[in-house]
Amino acid sequence: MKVAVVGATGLVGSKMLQVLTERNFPVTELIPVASEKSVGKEVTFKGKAYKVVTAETAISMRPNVALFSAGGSISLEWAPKFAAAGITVIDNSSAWRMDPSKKLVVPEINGKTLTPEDKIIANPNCSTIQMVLVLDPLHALYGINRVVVSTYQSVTGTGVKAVNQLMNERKGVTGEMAYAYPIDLNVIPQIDVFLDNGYTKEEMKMVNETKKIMGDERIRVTATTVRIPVMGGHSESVNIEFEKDFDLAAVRSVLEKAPGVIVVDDPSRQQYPMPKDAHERDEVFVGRIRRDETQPNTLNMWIVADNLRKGAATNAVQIAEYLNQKQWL
Ligand code: 11C
Repeated sequence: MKVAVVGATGLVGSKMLQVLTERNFPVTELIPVASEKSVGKEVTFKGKAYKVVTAETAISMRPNVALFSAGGSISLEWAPKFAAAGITVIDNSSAWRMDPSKKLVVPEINGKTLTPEDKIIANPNCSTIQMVLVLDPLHALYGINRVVVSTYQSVTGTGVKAVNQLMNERKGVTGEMAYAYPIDLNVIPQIDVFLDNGYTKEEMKMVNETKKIMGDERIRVTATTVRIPVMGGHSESVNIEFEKDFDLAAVRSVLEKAPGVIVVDDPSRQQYPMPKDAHERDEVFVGRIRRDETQPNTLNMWIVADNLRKGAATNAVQIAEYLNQKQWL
């Protein structure tokens, strides 16, 4: 299988190469694609060096599938060109997520909606993926009315420039800034740009993408997304109001059986999910599961995942695995 990775030199692109290797995706030829300034550089994959090419060259090399993680404008311009050449695109940018003609897929939830005709498939935002993986099995049982979520997001979600900013600040070195403010010893209550309604784009992604992935427009989500000086993954405090009442033991048991979810929840031993433990893991971790005692049918929990893996690269590769298993690539 010929696999193109568009944005192969970025944080998510490199993670895609790592995940393709680890999960033994049957890659016979890698086509790393990056911007003009990286063309000709080499990317090592499974011990073999591959030259970085332009998107145009990649199309002429006829890959079976292209994993895109090079930003929205590249996806808007190039995904349709790949698709027109018969190449299936799995796109990690926000460009196509809310397009009604495109599927927004978390395989464990709505992978089955995919068909061979889907040539541009959208990979959701990282903070949305880890939340819906936990919400979906509970929605099926108790019906979600409303979700209030606050996030604590890793600098890796911004990219390598932000990782460098944090590390430089920690070393006391002046360097390029990814954020408008220092991030070390700080918390920035802004992820992505502000919209007219006072929310950020990241917050509205969580609102809109959740409804689309879970296939239920009635689920109300309100979000506050926050950047913190952490590397290993994103954390989320989530308050969920259900239509029906629930039993806490049943909630735990449902989540223990949910695909891709691991419950880490033992207050007596101070056991709860943390980004340092989620780092380099494909699963989503949930803990601090407890009843909200201020109103009926309401639950509090804490969800953590490696945003570069299940939040991005792993989810994209899982979509490719599903398509490959169906022999649609
Ligand atoms: C962050 N969630 O942590 C963002 C990064 O729509 O795929 C991913 C943005 C996206 O900054």
